[in-house]
Amino acid sequence: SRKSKLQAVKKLQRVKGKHSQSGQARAALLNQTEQELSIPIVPDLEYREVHRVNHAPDERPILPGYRAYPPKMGEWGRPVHIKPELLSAGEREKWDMGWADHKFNEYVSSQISVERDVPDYRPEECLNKYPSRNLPKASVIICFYNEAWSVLLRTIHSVFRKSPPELISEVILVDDFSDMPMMHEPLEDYVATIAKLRLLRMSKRSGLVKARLAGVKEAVGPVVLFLDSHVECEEGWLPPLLDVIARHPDMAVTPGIDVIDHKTFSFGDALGNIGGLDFEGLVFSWMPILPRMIANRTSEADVIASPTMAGGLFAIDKQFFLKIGTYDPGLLLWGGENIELSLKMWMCGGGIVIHPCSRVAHIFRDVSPYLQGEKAGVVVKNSARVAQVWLDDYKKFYFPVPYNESIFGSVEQQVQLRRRLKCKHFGWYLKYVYPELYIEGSGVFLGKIVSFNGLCIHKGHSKQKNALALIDCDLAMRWELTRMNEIRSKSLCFDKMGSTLISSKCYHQIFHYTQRKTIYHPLSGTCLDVLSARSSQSLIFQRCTGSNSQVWVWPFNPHY
Ligand code: UD2
Ligand code: MN
Repeated sequence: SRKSKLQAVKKLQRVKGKHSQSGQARAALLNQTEQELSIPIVPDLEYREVHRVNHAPDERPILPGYRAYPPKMGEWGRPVHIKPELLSAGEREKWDMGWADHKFNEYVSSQISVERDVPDYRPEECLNKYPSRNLPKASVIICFYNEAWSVLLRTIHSVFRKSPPELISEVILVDDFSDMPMMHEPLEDYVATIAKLRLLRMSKRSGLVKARLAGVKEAVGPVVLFLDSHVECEEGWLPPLLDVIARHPDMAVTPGIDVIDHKTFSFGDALGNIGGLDFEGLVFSWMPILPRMIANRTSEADVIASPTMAGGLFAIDKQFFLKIGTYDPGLLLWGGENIELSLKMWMCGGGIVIHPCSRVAHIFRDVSPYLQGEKAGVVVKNSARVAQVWLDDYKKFYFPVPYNESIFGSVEQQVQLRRRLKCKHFGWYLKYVYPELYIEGSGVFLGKIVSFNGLCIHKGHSKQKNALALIDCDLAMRWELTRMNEIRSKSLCFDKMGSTLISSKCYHQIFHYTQRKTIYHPLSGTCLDVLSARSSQSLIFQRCTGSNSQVWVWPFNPHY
């Protein structure tokens, strides 16, 4: 009958949601209900395979004979496309408000189930590798300020649905003094319905550092695990994180952070990036995984050391976090704390790893809703505090002009903490953790590179794209030899194409500036030379001869 069919559909949907069941048990349950519905059986394995891959929305393969349910919006991380111009005036208003309040598409989010299923991007090697036996429990701490209702609920539901219950001590929400009505009674009523969910309120707007620390103070679990308030935890995300902490309590471990598109709420794979640094602003940046970082790996399931972390999503042993003095409480509102903790972790006896078997997706947006207007300057001040405490001799490359400490307050407490913990020098961090970090102005040689005929190397305007050329030195650019032996000017690096000297994006192209003042390309064993034709000269690599045209004058950097 129609009624029993409906019940069966409901049952099937429930079953699909139960990811904690073993594959076999799930398959059995699926079989049963699929039979009741007289729909061809989808074996568990195939079912998983279909959804493992992130297909474009309309290319998603449909199993032969598989009758799909009317697709739910955004299910399996599919994009939701809504044309705002087709909405009624009332709906259109909601659409606009959502964007204004959150800088992501709240309207679309509210069309998507708070318990949607999402793709599984984990490498094959991760599956069934992390039983929850003997793992420490986590207190999950989620700070928020005026988070969108559907987004916050989806975050919380994903934590509970995708985690083995025995590994969650509690989930602590910390409200950083939100003023949107939904964050008050409705949220309290909701929190009251879930046993392990707690809600703390800051008594005034405190910023995410103080809010997180308020959560830590209340946490009962041996591991604290921070999440942003707009994430979706994926299948199996928790045990790998706790596994690292159980073995290495001095490590902070982050999941791979997949991407939730802020316009369509579609899912995207984290693409194998790790945490880097943009030294100019001392802010976090993503960087590709370099060969040296995975040289010792034996499996796709092995963790990858990361020089920094994005900051929002990580687990850490609570005792260790307290031991290293948590965060600098002088970091206000937003920003800086991720770099502070990254440097502190590495320099004070710990480290940071990314676990490819743990995936949490996060809504990345173009602008911050928290840093509008007069608040925009706060990140600069926070970063200056971090620079002042942690950069040692490299401070001079960060602060371009003489600066006044009063703009960011006293950092004396932090300096003392660093001394007490006997943390290593920033030079150590550069040498052993992050040799690739580009610090503009810190190169061994720095300035214009002058040829034997008195001209200097500069970006060419010749027909050959990217080729470097010789021009009048007054107009030429400055280059520096970095610690990595790149010849670099901001984001441009010397590179060799065929035998021609070109400039391109930096990816650790190695050159040596030799005792004999030649510019040597070790990979090809050739030297930079000037090839003179009738009216022009070009820069090419040739056999090293020591001839005049292979000699380059390049000043030593007095600040090195
Ligand atoms: C990244 C981090 C974020 C934080 C930030 C630097 C990830 C995915 N996100 O930027 O966690 O480390 O860099 O500070 O790694 N919030 C408050 N009070 C405030 C401002 C923000 O509670 O005054 C909350 C906010 O609701 C959110 C979290 O803090 O849950 C992080 O803010 P964000 O999402 O704007 O930061 P994000 O992801 O751009
Ligand atoms: Mn965020």
